[in-house]
Amino acid sequence: MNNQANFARTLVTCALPYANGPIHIGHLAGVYVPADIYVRYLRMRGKDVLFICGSDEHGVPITIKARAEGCSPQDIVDHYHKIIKDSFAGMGINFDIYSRTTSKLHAETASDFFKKLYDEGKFISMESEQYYDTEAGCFLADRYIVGSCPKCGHEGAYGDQCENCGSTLSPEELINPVSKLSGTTPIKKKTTHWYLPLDKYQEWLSNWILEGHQEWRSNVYGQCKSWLDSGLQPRAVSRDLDWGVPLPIPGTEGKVLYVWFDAPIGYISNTKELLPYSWEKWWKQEDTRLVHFIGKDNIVFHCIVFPSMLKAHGEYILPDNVPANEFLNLEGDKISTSRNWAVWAHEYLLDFPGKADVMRYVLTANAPETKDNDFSWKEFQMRNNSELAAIFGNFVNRAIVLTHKYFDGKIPACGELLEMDKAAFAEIKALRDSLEDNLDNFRFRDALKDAMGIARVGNKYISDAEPWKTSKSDMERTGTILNVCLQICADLAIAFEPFTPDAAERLRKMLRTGIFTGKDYRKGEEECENTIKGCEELVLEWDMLGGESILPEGWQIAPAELLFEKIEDSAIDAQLNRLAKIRAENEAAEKGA
Ligand code: B3M
Ligand code: ZN
Repeated sequence: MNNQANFARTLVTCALPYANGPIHIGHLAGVYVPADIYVRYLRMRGKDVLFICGSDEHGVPITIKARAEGCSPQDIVDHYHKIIKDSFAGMGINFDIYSRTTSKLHAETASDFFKKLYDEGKFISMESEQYYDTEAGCFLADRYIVGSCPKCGHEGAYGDQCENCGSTLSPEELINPVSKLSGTTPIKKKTTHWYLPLDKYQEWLSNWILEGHQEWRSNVYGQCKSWLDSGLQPRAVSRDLDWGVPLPIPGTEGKVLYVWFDAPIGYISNTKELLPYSWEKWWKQEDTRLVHFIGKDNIVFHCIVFPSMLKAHGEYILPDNVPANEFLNLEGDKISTSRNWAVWAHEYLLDFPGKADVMRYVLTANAPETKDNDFSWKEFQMRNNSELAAIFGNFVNRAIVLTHKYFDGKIPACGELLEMDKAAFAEIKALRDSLEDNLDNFRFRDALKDAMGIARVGNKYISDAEPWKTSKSDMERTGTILNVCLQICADLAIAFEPFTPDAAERLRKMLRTGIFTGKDYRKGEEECENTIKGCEELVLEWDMLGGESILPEGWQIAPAELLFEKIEDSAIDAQLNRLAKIRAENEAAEKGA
């Protein structure tokens, strides 16, 4: 069920990517592209929306990467934060703010949050024995301990997981554990940590999710149910580590907030950074609707842990929906950063300049919404050539070229509508209704099908109506046909704005119109006026979709330009060769190991 109407504003967040590597198409398909589509759509409909993200710059993997590269964790996050931020901009992901969890404001916000819960006795503290490296003089994070896997005998298993057999492990289970820091055998040493007693929130969570949010996607609901059914345990919120937000309790030197405690608070601190005077209304007023876009590996943190933190704090609203996606594979194999099995966003943007839209389109058409899906370069080429270029682009091109040929580029008068004209309009209205319903309910793949359906209707209509034939005997009928076609072009310039904003803008340039894109907060709270992109003389709006006279008779349009180029085999082969080389290298490395 979609209950947007009960809310005054929508706060949309995207999972904060770890700044220990660039982002790839799996991230884009799973989280950022759907979120961006959703935000653009809501804004076009005049909703008040804030779109928040930033880099997650804490956690053990960043310290491991820094050690491997012989630099500081700060160097690592500075490097990747910039790459990630630029990739998002290049892909047209329009966050209002993209900040970082190493900011001072974030440290303050996360500390204050922790401190309040600590002072109010919301945590429990427990002493436990953990591996300690006497030579390096520090406790060892699970990832810093290697040994033999108790399940399969693999020798390089980590303290949290064996990458050979995939088992989840705890460091105690490793046979012959060795510290990755010094190579010595670690000893057991007592240490104290603070825990959020999730067991105490079990009943409240069950009610809130299992009773109150049955509309959540079945993958999300199902994961929550299985966590709740197996019974929640206290979760540590601190770590022995020298990278992170220091624990704000006296006498706890060498301890930091667990990265999964501070990271979601990043949503709050980034909002504060952007809107220092009005952030509270976005986080503390019941009429704000909070929506978290994430990948499926983050469900427990966003549906169970963070809501429990917010509930414990007491002043914040809870998420209304968490539309998590499944995973995207690449050419049949799991995307893997360590095996370089990925299509990196920044490399894509260099290899296919000006084609962010094509990737947005393909990733949405094949979005892993209900199950894992596969990305293949052949499909990428096929969807560009036979859908974007052959249907959408071809239709627009024919309509605009013929308007110039027969009517000097002016929208011709619309005469009496025949059955086929009325049928085309009726089909488009039905597609519009379905498009809105799908977007409102986070079904972006189906929504894109509806938008593309409009192009299909147009393409078929112009083929059947054959204005190039009618022009020989009946200019009035020809004018009517092209008028209908141009109204459909205007529909496309509206409907594709959330999905392929760049192509939609180029189409609007041909039609010489602007578009209403709503309010954005990128300049901070002073300047959140409604924005109109492009020509202000004729402004398209979402609600015009399906209209029969969006473009007025006599309106001068610009010459046709190619909306989508064909992608040649050579460009695809280059990508496939790159992947084949990586596959061969990985296989050689695995044989050698
Ligand atoms: N950085 C994990 C991830 O990128 C984590 C998300 C944080 S969201 C608060 O999968
Ligand atoms: Zn194993």
